[in-house]
Amino acid sequence: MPGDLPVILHHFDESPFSEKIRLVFGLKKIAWTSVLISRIMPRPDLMPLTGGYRRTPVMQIGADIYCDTQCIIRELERCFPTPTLFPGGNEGLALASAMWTDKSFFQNTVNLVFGSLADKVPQSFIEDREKLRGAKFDIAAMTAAIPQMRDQYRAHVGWVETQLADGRSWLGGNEVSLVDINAYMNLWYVRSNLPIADELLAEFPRVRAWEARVRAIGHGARTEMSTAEALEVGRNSSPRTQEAGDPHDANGRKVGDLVDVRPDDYGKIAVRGRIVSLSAHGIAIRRHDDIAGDVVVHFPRAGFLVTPAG
Ligand SMILES: N[C@@H](CCC(=O)N[C@@H](CS)C(=O)NCC(=O)O)C(=O)O
Repeated sequence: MPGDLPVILHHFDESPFSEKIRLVFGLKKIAWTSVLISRIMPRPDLMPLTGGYRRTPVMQIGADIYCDTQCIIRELERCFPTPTLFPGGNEGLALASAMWTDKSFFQNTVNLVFGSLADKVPQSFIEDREKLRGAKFDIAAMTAAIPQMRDQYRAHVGWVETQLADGRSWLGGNEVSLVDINAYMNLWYVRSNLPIADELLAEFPRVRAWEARVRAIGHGARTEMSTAEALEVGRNSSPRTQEAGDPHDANGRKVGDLVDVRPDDYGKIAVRGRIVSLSAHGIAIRRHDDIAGDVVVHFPRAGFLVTPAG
């Protein structure tokens, strides 16, 4: 535990990105606090903490709020360095692997899952995601694309099988790393939703054995807290992030600048605040919220837009 504060994860059980973080808890044997949030908006106890960022999961340590799994994972590695997520000196590649697993591989996985679930997807969920994306969540098109999605999924899973071909236990070698957790999310999501998971993996024996090894990592020690209690923790805490400028910032941004931060793909809701710290990989902004009080919200740089505000 970082000092006296609980590590809180705002998530829902069906969320594949949350599964990555739950596995990091398992790998590092972290005792954590689960706050179950609704799968769709509104999330009235969470938005005061994030300032409007609405993707899942979000990690909270007191009044420091971590958005996006890239950012959450970096903070967990900093606070709980042992065992490392980056054995054997592969930190850069392991972190960069998210741009494969979370983008093209995941897009493919999501289309396969929702296209196959078809009319089982609740209308309320479709409406919520259309609002988030600002575009049609076109289940019929996803269903029509299933043959292509199966081809693509096979290619992605095929790379995992190829990587395991020399008999290694984990994608990076003999020790588990972040690459395993990143890639596994896409298998977990299909297995959690589609009865054809076994059929899709039938030709990949090494992947099936690896999948079982990753699953066995587990989720660490989980206890539950309500959304209202988590908001109370935020309100009763002060942010602990130290100020840190970045002399190499490509745009000359400085601590104290007022900026908007938003994802660059969809759900482009801006969170506004003053820079507390920034680096090539992270930006933290301070904001005041009438309900949550003073909070510092952390984002990664890759996949996010930072623009001057005001
Ligand atoms: N890049 C984000 C992606 C997170 C993401 O897309 N999560 C899904 C749920 S698993 C989501 O937020 N869906 C919309 C929502 O829950 O509001 C991350 O790594 O955390």
